[in-house]
Amino acid sequence: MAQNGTTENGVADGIPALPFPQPVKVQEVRHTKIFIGNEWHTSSRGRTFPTFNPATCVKICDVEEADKEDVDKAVEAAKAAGQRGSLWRRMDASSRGRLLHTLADLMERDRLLLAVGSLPTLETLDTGKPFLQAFFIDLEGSIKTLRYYAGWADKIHGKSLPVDESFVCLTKHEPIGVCGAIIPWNFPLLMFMWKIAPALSCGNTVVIKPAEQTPLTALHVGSLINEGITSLGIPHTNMSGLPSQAGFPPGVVNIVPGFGLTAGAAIASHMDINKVAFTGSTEVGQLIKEAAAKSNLKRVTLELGGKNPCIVFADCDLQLAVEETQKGAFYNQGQCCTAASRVFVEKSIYEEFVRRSIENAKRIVTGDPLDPQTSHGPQIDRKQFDKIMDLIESGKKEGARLEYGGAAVGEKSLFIEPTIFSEVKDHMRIAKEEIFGPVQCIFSFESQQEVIERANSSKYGLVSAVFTTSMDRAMSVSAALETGTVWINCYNALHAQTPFGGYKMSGNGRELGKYALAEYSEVKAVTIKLSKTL
Ligand code: NAD
Ligand code: NW8
Repeated sequence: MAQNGTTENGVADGIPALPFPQPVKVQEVRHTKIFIGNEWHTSSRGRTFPTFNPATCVKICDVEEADKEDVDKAVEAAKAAGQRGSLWRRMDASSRGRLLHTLADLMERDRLLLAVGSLPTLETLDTGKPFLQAFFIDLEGSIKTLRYYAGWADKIHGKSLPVDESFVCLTKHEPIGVCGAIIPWNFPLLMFMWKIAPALSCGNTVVIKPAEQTPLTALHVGSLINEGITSLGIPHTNMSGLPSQAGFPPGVVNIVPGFGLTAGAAIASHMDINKVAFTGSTEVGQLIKEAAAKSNLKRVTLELGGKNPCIVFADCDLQLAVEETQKGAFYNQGQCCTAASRVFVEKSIYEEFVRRSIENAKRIVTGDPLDPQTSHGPQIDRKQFDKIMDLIESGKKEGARLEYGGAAVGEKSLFIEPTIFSEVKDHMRIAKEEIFGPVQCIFSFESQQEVIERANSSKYGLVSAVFTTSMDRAMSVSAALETGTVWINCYNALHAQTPFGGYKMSGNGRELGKYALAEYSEVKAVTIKLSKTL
């Protein structure tokens, strides 16, 4: 390790060369309460819940637990903040953009240097993800998402329509109102931003529930939303009494840490929430849509699981395909909706591909997530750990060949070795079920027609990837794949500009890009009849 807070060596793939940032020691966790109306609240039922560090299984702190009553309070604050005549509704759209940029600025400040812990350190403690990944991917993606939607705020507008000349028809893009969001534990900060950034850009207000495993970074962002009010020192109103860009008015963002069956269900069925956005399991996604239908038919967007196929043709750049598919399988300990969980390799290069994949896996560094050398951390909790170990056992029993890993690391920890199975067959559980762990399944195929059918024979349709040097093949295969994203010669290549979402049971609607704006706006058609035409 070098002297000045940097380390010398390469870490995970795709991470830039020197110098690397270092984690900042978190002395105490400052923000552990429910955030409503820009104030910190204790739980209505007087309850708290613990959050753990998955790398050590030691409790980090207790957090105030939001339940139905707290969600009600948050919705009331959000409704008041977004009603006609409110500061938020009267604000110039460019000021909304400015506020999102201010939040991005504060996140940049807290990315590394902050008296009490940095955001990537806090994210590392709460999720167990390697520090440099939190720093370079979660923080980078979160800030980019905020800035992307900051730019849209004053560029969202309707049209005037060419009807017969006795009418003027125009469309206006209005906010939907109170937007609920329920997010998972695999990318706590990033998912927080994927939800709030487009919602706020369109002028909505938000009630968001972080996952019970990972509430801490969301609450830290609550403190930044609060700080944004005063940090610029600009008064709340301008000379005409109109709201200025100083801060987020109270109630625009409300954060309710708590459990799914209580706080989450209260959001999904709330009569005053007009839209709910969910990321998580397919089963819970179905419950959310049901609750939305049975309450007030609120709009629903869902980002659910995947059993994502990668197709590796013999004409590909083999080393690139080996590295990208494996990064796709093991990234974030396999806890990604985008995990590359079915790798189909053309028969003529199959053995070489498996051999090189094993070699590649040997370079993974498993260890303390706060150590910048580490590229592989623990799973999030015991429930996920057990589910993954059970699926690994099923793979062995059903006759897949265990090529690498396959065991837990240590006695009581939540670490699982990066695991590679070859000779996987389509009927096996590991070929069909979402594993959400560091398990790469390699299949072999003989023809293009055959592999397309097998790739598509899944209830999921989130992402897929094709590795080939033939542009013809890349285009025709990508046209045939039933997934919301197709990556060609790359993996996990996400951008704030590019829409992301699933076909089939991987979800409804799109996040990111311009497409997400439609999910956060109501379109009003105003038709004016002219009394006379010239
Ligand atoms: P989950 O779907 O239960 O949790 C996701 C979020 O939904 C959390 O905030 C949770 O509190 C909330 N929730 C749970 N039950 C709810 C309910 N009835 N009503 C409203 N909200 C509710 O996921 P999990 O139990 O943490 O993980 C189970 C599996 O889900 C994983 O093994 C994985 O396969 C999948 N998963 C997918 C993603 C993804 O990014 N698509 C993320 C996490 C988990
Ligand atoms: C939003 C996201 C990103 C980004 C970059 C690199 C690797 C993996 C992910 C990723 C704006 C800009 C950049 C990733 C993130 C979330 C999931 C899976 C992979 N995102 N990235 Cl669910």
